[in-house]
Amino acid sequence: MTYVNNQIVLITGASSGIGASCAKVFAQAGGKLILAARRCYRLQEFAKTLNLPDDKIHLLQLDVCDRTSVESAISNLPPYWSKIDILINNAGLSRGLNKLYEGDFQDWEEMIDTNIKGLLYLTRYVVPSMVKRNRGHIINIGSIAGHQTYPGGNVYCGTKAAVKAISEGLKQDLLGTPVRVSSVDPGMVETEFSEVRFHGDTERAKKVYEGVTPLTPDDVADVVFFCATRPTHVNINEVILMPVDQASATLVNRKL
Ligand code: NDP
Ligand code: 8X3
Repeated sequence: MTYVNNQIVLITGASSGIGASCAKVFAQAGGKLILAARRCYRLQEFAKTLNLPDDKIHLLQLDVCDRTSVESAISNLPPYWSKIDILINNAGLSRGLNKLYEGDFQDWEEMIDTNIKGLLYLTRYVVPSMVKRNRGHIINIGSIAGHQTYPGGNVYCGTKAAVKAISEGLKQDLLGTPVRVSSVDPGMVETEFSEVRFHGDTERAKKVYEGVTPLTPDDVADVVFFCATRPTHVNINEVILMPVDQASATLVNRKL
């Protein structure tokens, strides 16, 4: 078992959903949390609920799409916070469910910039110090959408397929070091994800989960924590988890 007590855990997208649940589970285990997101007020509100002393929590207002900001945020971390042990690349979003040939360019840019480029920037700026210190773990939040494409999913599915390939590539490039790489790939999880996908249309977002018992963000955080706490010689490469009511990206049992 690897203990996360006093390990420094950087979680992107910690202001909501899966990222916030990961923060809770790592806080309970004594991790030192660096929580990053764009919405500072949400991070601060959430941080209060964790009730942690200052030496256990550090907040970063950060847009992962902005490479210069990511570089500066990581290189200007106070020395106490600079040795990141676990990087959870969770920040991500979907935008729209349009047919590809009718897709919105702005939606595409946002998904590609956040889910692929943002994840790459964090990885590029955090991992060298892990390699130097001979310790570390990168846990990427992928998706069932990276394994199976569904109608209207096109670009979002493409970004999550990229996350799958990037996780595999990073593991290969880290071979010979003790640094671990995992990809946690959920099916349907009820968070703000669908509200963001449908640009704030809450009624449409609610329908996604109608008649189904979806995963909770805590269910996903449990799996992330499991990956992080295996003995140091064990690498969990990839976990796909779905609600019992789901069998594939498109096959859902709705009790309506
Ligand atoms: P939420 O919308 O609840 O949370 C997304 C988080 O990402 C928020 O904290 C948001 O914070 C942050 N975020 C988005 N863009 C940026 C950015 N540019 N810079 C920094 N932070 C950003 O959704 P989930 O918790 O569901 O999503 C988390 C991850 O899980 C995503 O990668 C998603 O693709 C993946 N996923 C979700 C599934 C689901 O069904 N919900 C299933 C499979 C995977 P803020 O807006 O404050 O910046
Ligand atoms: C989120 C799950 O199926 O909505 O990645 O794409 S899905």
